[in-house]
Amino acid sequence: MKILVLNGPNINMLGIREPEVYGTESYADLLALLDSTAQTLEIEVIHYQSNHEGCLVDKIQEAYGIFDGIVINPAAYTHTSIAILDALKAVGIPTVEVHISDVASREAFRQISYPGMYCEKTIAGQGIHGYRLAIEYLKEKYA
Ligand code: CA2
Repeated sequence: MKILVLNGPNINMLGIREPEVYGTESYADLLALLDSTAQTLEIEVIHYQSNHEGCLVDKIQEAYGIFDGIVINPAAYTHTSIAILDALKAVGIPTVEVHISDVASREAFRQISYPGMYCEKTIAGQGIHGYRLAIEYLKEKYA
């Protein structure tokens, strides 16, 4: 099984500021968690981070016919990107949305998720552990 983990803008800056919102773990810690999850579950996990909406759309399109599942944290594009929503719909790959923080308890502008309208599940407020939960869910349902 092959899972693509996509991260949007500024996720590579994790751990640098706002630890009360995003925790103290760094992007390197997240990548280590993805590696250990892949090993434990005996699946392939490929990761990609971009600050650019079109690059994320390109990666989703390229996943067509190659990946069995997508885990996506679109970061700020969560609340704006119909392009990411449309790309997910276009490829039709089972997708889980992850947010490190508990977006439901934050600002009004964070209460809408366009990509989430396609995703079959959203995991939020569990820190970077949410990525592991999302991968486990996809493996259990689709492997
Ligand atoms: O909680 C999440 O995972 C978010 O997707 C993170 C985004 C935010 O725009 C979403 O509303 C919720 C922000 C990503 C990273 O932001 C940083 C801010 C300060 C220091 C490091 C990263």
